[in-house]
Amino acid sequence: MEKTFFMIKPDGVERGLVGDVLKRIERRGFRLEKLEMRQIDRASLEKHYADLVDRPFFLGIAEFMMSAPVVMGVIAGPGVVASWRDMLGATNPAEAAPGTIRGDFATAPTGSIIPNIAHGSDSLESAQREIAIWFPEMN
Ligand code: IDP
Ligand code: MG
Repeated sequence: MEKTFFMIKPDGVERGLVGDVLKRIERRGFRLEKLEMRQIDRASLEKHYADLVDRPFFLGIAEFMMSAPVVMGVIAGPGVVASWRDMLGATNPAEAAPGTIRGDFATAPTGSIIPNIAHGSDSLESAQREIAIWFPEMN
């Protein structure tokens, strides 16, 4: 069964949106295979966002992602990688469609792209790579 990696980022946890996000996962029929609250470490985050580490805004991302605990997990289901990305909506909350997690819950008017509630792997390959970083025991 296809699997993907997700995180409820510090803003989602701090704002009490864990239940809302998990509800959407379950309502969609995906199976939770892992679920854990964790304070993330810099080394793992740099592996996770390997393609962004050299960007000027990475410092801001790192500061935000380590500012409070996240809730992370693995979900499974047919087409879950693309489907979870659809459920998240666009990266920039200001552009995320109503009905999506980011479109419904991210605070678009702040203008910041960094706090956007949740993460999802962008391809099957990324999903496998990210699951191996955060849940190495699953391989
Ligand atoms: P994604 O989360 O929709 O896959 P990515 O491009 O992989 O988007 O970026 C990872 C995270 O980095 C985003 O969710 C967002 O928090 C942050 N981010 C992406 N692009 C920018 C930017 O241009 N400025 C500031 N932060 C950004
Ligand atoms: Mg991404």
